[in-house]
Amino acid sequence: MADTAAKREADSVGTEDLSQKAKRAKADSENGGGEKEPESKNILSDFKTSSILSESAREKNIFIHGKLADQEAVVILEKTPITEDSLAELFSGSRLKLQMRNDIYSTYLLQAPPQLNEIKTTVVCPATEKHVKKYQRQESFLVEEKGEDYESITLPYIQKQSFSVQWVYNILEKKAEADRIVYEDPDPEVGFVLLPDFKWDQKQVDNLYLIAITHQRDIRSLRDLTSEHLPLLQNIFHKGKEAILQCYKLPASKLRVYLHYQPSYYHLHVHFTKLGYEAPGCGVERAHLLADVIQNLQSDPQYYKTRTLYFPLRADDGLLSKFKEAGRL
Ligand code: M7G
Repeated sequence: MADTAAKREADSVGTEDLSQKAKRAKADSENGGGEKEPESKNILSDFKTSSILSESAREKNIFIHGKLADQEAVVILEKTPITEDSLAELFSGSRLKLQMRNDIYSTYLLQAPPQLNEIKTTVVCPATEKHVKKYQRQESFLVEEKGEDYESITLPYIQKQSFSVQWVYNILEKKAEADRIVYEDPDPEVGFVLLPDFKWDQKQVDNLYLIAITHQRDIRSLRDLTSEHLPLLQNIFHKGKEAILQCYKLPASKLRVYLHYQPSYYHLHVHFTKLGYEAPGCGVERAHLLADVIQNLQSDPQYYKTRTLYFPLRADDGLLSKFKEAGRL
């Protein structure tokens, strides 16, 4: 029953509502106004495809490697879900092409008006080789990382090889995505910025995905956390859930709040996704519930310094080679 009530509540938050509420919450967090970006020119008109990194008919997405004005680029195209509030316009404003009719059965291709037929598009340019690998479908291997392995294998590797976190600093300094901020606690020790993950199109709460990025810049990942960070983690947990309830009417009982280990970006951030939405990377081999992280640090201040942690690495990940070289795989 509670589940149905929460779903009804969540479903009642339509597209317009979502962005309005996010804007209001943003104003509440005193971040000043921000204009919506104007329509962009089509930078993809000259995109030259080199290869398809992966594609999924089920998820209706495709990851493409190519060149954009002579620079390496990755483009991700993804069909967006159909929302209830678009149905009336979809039924009344589309053209129907009959494919087949048989007894009581018929199938059609529905040609929707352009505004209801958008494809979420993500562009990474210039893309590094590491980006290309990240989006390539590949076999994975589970790695067992002891506390000492982190110090001797993982840490030296990520110090040299990890993705730039410039995009994170741009968010914290309001140089990018300032108009998308849902909530901010500006405190330098326990503060954070909460905003939509770029994987979320923000059209419906069904696949809600936000990230909380800490103002503290020297915490790389779960492995750096000790009981010293409990006030920070509790603050993110508490205020993040509260902001999501206010903005999207989604109660804490409908949220999956977790950290990735290994993350792709080594600046501490927490994922907030809707329970039931199978977000990429929410499996047990990579996601650590924030509630568990807090409890583990409460019972052992050095828990994440000493524990063996398990995580999957892709076949061509340089870190996997380091574990192999060290005889740990
Ligand atoms: P992660 O656990 O470090 O890596 O999470 P993952 O990408 O392998 O999951 C970083 C999160 O930040 C992911 O959920 C990304 O989708 C998201 N993200 C990455 N970038 C580059 C951006 C960005 O520029 N803006 C926003 N809003 N989110 C991003």
